[in-house]
Amino acid sequence: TYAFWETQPVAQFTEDASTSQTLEEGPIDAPKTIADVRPEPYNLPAGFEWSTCDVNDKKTVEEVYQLLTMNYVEDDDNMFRFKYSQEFLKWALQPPGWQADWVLGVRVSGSRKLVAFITGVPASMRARQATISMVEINFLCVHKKLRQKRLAPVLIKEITRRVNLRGIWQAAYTAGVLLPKPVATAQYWHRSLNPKKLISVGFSRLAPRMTMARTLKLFKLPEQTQTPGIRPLEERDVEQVTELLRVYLAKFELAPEFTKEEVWHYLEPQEGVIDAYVVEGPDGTVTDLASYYTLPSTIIGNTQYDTLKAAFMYYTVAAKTPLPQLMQDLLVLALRKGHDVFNALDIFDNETFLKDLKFGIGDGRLRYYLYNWRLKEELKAEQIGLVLL
Ligand code: YNC
Ligand code: MG
Repeated sequence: TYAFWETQPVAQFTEDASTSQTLEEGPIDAPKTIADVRPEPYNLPAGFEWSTCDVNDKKTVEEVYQLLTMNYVEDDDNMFRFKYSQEFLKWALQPPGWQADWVLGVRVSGSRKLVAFITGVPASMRARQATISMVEINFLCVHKKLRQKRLAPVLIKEITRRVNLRGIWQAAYTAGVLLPKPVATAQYWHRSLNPKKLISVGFSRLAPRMTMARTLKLFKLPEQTQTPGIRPLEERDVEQVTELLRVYLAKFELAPEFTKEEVWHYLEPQEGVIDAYVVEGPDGTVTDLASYYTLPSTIIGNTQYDTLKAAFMYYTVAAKTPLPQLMQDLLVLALRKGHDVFNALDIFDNETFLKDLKFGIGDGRLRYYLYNWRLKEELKAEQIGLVLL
């Protein structure tokens, strides 16, 4: 049972296939106005205070970075923990329309120590035929010493209140854990770029009957990309890239609708944060887009290496170049920038290249959720056109 989630406007597991047919697709809660929203913040346990976190402030972003570096998402075996960089956090939390009070922290009253966090950013999201003004919720984190004290539900209720105060009633979020009720479940796949390090730190294992030499040969990539005209994204490409994305994302059942401003914000290349490439044809037309973001992980308790450098596939549109060829070029470019592994979900059209490009299936699942929006049926991973950071 889910004592908290059963009280929330989310699809419930008890809505089985037969009953959900009778439930309408759309909002779960009765319509509300801003005047219906509770004006005062939710109460925290004694000794804790709400604190809006300004990530443009050097000291504050350092505190957020430290909280997440020590307490954010780990893999199932607790060997690796996500280590979002400060530049990444500033990028992820300040897209067009971002709201300062949706970067929400909890501090200890006396010491001012930051001990919990949750964020929202605005996004226009299409769920099947409906385009909805939503928030994307991310970076929910409670310090390890304060776990299982029901702080997370208070954080979720308070960010919901702050979002509702701006007239937004829906949210999209992803999590590894199973909650009521996923709109889709995706799986991570991993492509070794530096197999020797990955094996040494326990990220992967030498396959049966494989030597290290054969493994290195198996995962070896060409030094050069093969698509003529592939180059880093520039601001002058934004109009064409926005159109490429609009057309491609239209074929998925859950996908963002990006403005030009959002495209440039989310794809402008930034060293160590986001890399985006386009293919420019001989006539100057931009025919394809490929991108990944950089999210290292701390390698917990390894003496030889402290950080795993991972690239995560982001928005990629192969409108002219074959997708496997474009993706292989992206692997070459990610390796050149020192990444150890390239991660991708089985969303988009990714099934069509994962095996051929020697991605191996991971043990991590990622569930996609919507808040206050019901879909008549669960989606398949390949119907998802959304990547949350
Ligand atoms: C989770 N990841 O089931 P029930 S993903 C949502 N997302 O509730 P307590 C979660 N809910 O079962 P703890 C959750 N994990 O009683 C647990 N829960 O109904 C639920 N980990 O709260 C859980 N970050 O405070 C239970 O648990 C209730 O102290 C228990 O805190 C949980 O960012 C957590 O994985 C996750 O820092 C903060 O374990 C903590 O364990 C932690 O007693 C490591 O909570 C880091 C981690 C989560 C990453 C993410 C997306 C979050 C989405 C939140 C939901 C947003 C809803 C939409 C709001 C806006 C609406 C509008 C408009
Ligand atoms: Mg707690």
